[in-house]
Amino acid sequence: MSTSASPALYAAAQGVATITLNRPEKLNAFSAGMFEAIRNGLDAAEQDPDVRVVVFTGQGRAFSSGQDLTERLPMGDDGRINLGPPLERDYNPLALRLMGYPKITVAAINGPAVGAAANLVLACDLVVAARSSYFQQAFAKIALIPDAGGTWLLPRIVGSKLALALALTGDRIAAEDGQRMGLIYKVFDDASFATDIAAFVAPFAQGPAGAYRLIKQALAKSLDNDFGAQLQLEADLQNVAGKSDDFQEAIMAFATKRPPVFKGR
Ligand code: LHQ
Repeated sequence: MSTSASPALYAAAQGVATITLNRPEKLNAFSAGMFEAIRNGLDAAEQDPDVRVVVFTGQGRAFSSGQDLTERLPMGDDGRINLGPPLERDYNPLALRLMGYPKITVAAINGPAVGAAANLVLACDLVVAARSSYFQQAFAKIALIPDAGGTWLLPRIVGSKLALALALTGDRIAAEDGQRMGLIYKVFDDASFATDIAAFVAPFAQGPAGAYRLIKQALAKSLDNDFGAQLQLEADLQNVAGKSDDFQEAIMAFATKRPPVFKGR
């Protein structure tokens, strides 16, 4: 486990890795150090064969307030702030990595998810939220545009007109409204949030990790493929899934009327 001073804590137990954004005094605003700690956590989870699911959450009352607006931002030759480098160095690689991550990722939104945080969570596989939490595309409020993949992910998730409205207004979207829009899969009560998250992810920690990886690959490709290409991809990936130990185990378990015990391969 990382030290409590680390800007993102890492812990793994019973198949579940948890990365906790840990700058509560700034509502877990992203800093360069936090990105480094997140990368280290993702490396550790990827390399640990016992880990089948990675949960992101925030320490304290927020999930994250987005980029740390008090951190020194790079200056361009023209003497003006240059926002390109932090995006290219930290945000974009993280968004890309999450979209292609080989294990299940769950964003457990414990409180406000604002700015870039509201978009990075959309690159996770499953988004679940505490009832009191909210999402905010706060960018236009500070004269910026949605980043960290928001202009690509949002319209694909909620539709183009709603995405535009969220981006232009910067409205706070309460968790239950976010669920209706398709941004959030489940909303849990604040009082039982931690135990509800644990119960939600537990089946994935025992699940067929190889099949999960293939499911993610298939769904990711469908964004670019036409129907025929996607059917072919299904056939190819199903062929891989069908050769797995876990599928054999599932067939045996079905025949003998017992629950399957998956090894993740
Ligand atoms: C913060 C922050 C924060 C530092 C609260 N930074 N301290 C941009 C640039 C470059 C590259 C990549 O991408 C981006 C995209 C972005 O993400 S831009 C940033 C977008 N985020 C925002 O604009 C959110 C700014 N924060 C807020 O609007 C509010 O703090 C929210 C709505 C999140 C929460 O409001 P409250 O619940 O009223 O809390 P608060 O405002 O009192 O904040 C508590 C503390 O956290 C406070 O510090 P203090 O010392 O006064 O107690 C804030 O200054 C600090 N904090 N967000 N992003």
